[in-house]
Amino acid sequence: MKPIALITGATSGIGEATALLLASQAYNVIITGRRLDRLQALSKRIKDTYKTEVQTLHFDVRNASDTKRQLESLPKAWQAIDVLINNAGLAVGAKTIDKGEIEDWDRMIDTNIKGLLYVSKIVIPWLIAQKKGHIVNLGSIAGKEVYLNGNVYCATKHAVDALSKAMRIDLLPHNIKVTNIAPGMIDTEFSLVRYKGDKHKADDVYRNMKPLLAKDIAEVILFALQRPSHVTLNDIVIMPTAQANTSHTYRNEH
Ligand code: NDP
Ligand code: 8X3
Repeated sequence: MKPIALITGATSGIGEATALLLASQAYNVIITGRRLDRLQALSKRIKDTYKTEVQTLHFDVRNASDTKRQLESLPKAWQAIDVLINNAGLAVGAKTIDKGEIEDWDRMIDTNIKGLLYVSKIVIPWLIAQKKGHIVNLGSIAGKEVYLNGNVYCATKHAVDALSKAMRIDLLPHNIKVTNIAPGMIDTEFSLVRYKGDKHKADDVYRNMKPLLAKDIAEVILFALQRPSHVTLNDIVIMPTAQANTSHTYRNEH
């Protein structure tokens, strides 16, 4: 029986890279996201490339009832999830707190905090029933530090950091591991989403420096999943070599 991993936000970036890597390592994967065409293309790619099974679930994590309905529609055998990767998330906008837009704040809070909770609320009882499991939460260096114009995004990732710690305490009697991943800059669609499709601004984030790639994070997640049952990596901060923290990045511009 192959282990089952549920990965939210698998239509691009870290989620997609993790689904592919886990499928290559003989996991059956449940992939989720809002962009159905991408889910279907990834499902086909995984099935064609690896001898593993895939379930696709199409929902917006901000919608609690739809999230519940979609997850509970999984066949019973697929509810025996071994690994939950709470990855779906985003930053929207980059303005000082006085100029921030309520719509952007709502999108970040509803996706990064409430969406993570809605998914976890359904899956955690399944892990508890099995007396084992591993939850991987995608936090961020923005959950450890706060930077100019980062305000609400940083607050949501601080919340993820707190929820990882809280889950670790609450789920301790149930033999459930909780790993918080806190990366710095990764070249995914993240910046394009943050800057609302402005490719020039998005590309400028990674100007003259080498950011992390989605596969770098997928490899770290796999490493955490492969530790023996008595070992848990609680918290992993992973940065590009050219980035010391959120305010010090070396750009080779001379
Ligand atoms: P991408 O934009 O490439 O991927 C984000 C994923 O989240 C997509 O698959 C998207 O799918 C999904 N998603 C977003 N909103 C929703 C929603 N409401 N419902 C369901 N799925 C949703 O970015 P990354 O891969 O970089 O981001 C993944 C995680 O990593 C995020 O939590 C991000 O905060 C975190 N992170 C990213 C860093 C970076 O520099 N890139 C650094 C540190 C952390 P779809 O649009 O199809 O719904
Ligand atoms: C994304 C990394 O530094 O843009 O979480 O906040 S950062």
